[in-house]
Amino acid sequence: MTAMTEKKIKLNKIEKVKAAKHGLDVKKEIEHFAEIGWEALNDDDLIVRLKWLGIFFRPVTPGKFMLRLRMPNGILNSQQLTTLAQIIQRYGDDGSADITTRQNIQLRGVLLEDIPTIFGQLQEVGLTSIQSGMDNVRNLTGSPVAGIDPHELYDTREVNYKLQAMITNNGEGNYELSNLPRKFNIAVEGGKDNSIHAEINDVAFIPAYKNGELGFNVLIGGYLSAQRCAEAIPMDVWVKADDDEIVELCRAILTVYTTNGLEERLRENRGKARLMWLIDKWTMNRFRIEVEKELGKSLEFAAPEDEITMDKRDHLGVHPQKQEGYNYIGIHIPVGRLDAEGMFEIARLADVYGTGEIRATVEQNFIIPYVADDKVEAFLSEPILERYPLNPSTLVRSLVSCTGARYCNFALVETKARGLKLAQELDEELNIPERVRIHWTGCPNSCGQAQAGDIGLMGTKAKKDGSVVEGVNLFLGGKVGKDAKLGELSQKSIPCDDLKPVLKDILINQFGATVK
Ligand code: SRM
Ligand code: SF4
Repeated sequence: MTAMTEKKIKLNKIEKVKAAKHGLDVKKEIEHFAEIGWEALNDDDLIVRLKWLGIFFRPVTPGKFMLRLRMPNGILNSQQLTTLAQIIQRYGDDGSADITTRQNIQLRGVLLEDIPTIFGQLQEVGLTSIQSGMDNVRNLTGSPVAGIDPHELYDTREVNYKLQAMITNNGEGNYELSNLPRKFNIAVEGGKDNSIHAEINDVAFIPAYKNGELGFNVLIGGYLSAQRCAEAIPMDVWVKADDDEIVELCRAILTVYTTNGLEERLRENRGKARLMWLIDKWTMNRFRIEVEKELGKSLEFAAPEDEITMDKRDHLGVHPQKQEGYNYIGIHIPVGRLDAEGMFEIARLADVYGTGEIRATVEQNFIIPYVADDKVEAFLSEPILERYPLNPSTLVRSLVSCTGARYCNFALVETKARGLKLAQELDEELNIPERVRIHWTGCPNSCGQAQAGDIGLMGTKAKKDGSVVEGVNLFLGGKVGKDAKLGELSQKSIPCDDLKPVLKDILINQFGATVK
């Protein structure tokens, strides 16, 4: 450490826990933990370190854990989905799963005593939950129609697999890149519609041509949090459309972020630890130079324009693939919530009609690719589509919601059930001529990306008739896809019970809705 920063650095609480024992160390202890039971664990292992293995203690449902997987580019196969369904099936009504806003799956109701068996099951089908929580890189997101999109510029599947392999040391756990100052999000877009929300990722790759060659412009520092929301800004770097170049650049960025975390005081205050705070301290120019030093070569400057020219698609319904005679079919999973039965059925559909492959989207839905033209009709008559429709009503169709109070102790309100009911009611009462994306998030952490919605609803406390009740802060103006921008706070502390007329008014006056 330099003399300049020899001043006392006060590590935050989580840094102290990590310094005492690295999060990944619990991997060696997991069999023992399973034997002694969760009540015997100390809080640092139970609440903090287990998250390095993707195991989340839920204070709302003590003893019933959440297991967060990693699914690079949102891709899984029917065997994997079947295995996940089998895992939650044994928990009866406690067992469920959610598709997350990062194209990923989380399992619920999991018992610690079962974890060694579950890890064995996951390994058998090529899945892992390693490094999916705390100060790690989250699920790598990419175009959900990679490899099948007629508008595609670059197939992002392989690069996301390689990124995961690099970041997690092929799923074994990577001590070098798992003590970041904070969580970290990486996304690679291969299409023209910014399907990945580049603007809210710490690092995002956006297709861009330079001198006629395809590559990516790099955006840096985007994030949402209770303290601050920042849109990603250009790093002024262009990388060739080459998986290994992207992986090496990410490795260098992560290394610069993690090795300078202490000296640059990112490890003091967790509210000021995301990558953007380092850019603020250094300027982008210095950050770029440090990354170049780490890489051992200079980087090319950004291309003047990127290729994001389309509005963001939702992928629901039947769409022709770039492979003639084949279609991808987007299935709506209301607020991303699944049960075992539904998962078995989706896996069966993928086997019977496709190649067994399934994709998750950041809108918390599934896509089944490679449905041949002559199988579409039969697909459309499958009874499960009554539950998971291809063409749901307008507001339900674009509804996104974080976990909320049902399982998350940060939540100030229940989100998923409430959001769905309200969307259904408003759809019944109004004709809404255009897509309106409502994003619910239970607290200011904004896992449900309230700022990305046309309408964003963020849990808060409100006052009604002299009592404190569940309420929301209302955000408007979020735009995704081309020229994405974050929505802004428009109205504070609306009691949830009074929300319907407020939304009705907005839908009529700002989105052209009419009363039925
Ligand atoms: Fe998140 C923490 C759920 C996407 C910002 N997030 C949490 C925790 C782990 C808190 C906790 O321990 O209970 C939540 C677990 C609840 C549960 O039981 O499910 C949680 N976050 C989620 C998920 C499941 C929401 C969903 O329903 O889809 C998403 C999981 C993604 C994944 O597969 O890894 C999820 N979280 C996000 C996103 C959206 C995104 O990445 O596009 C954000 C905003 C973007 C960002 O990170 O910049 C997000 N989550 C946060 C934050 C605020 C981060 C910060 O810098 O302050 C927290 C709190 C924290 O990290 O301290 C948080
Ligand atoms: Fe939990 Fe808040 Fe994230 Fe919702 S936004 S999942 S309530 S931390």
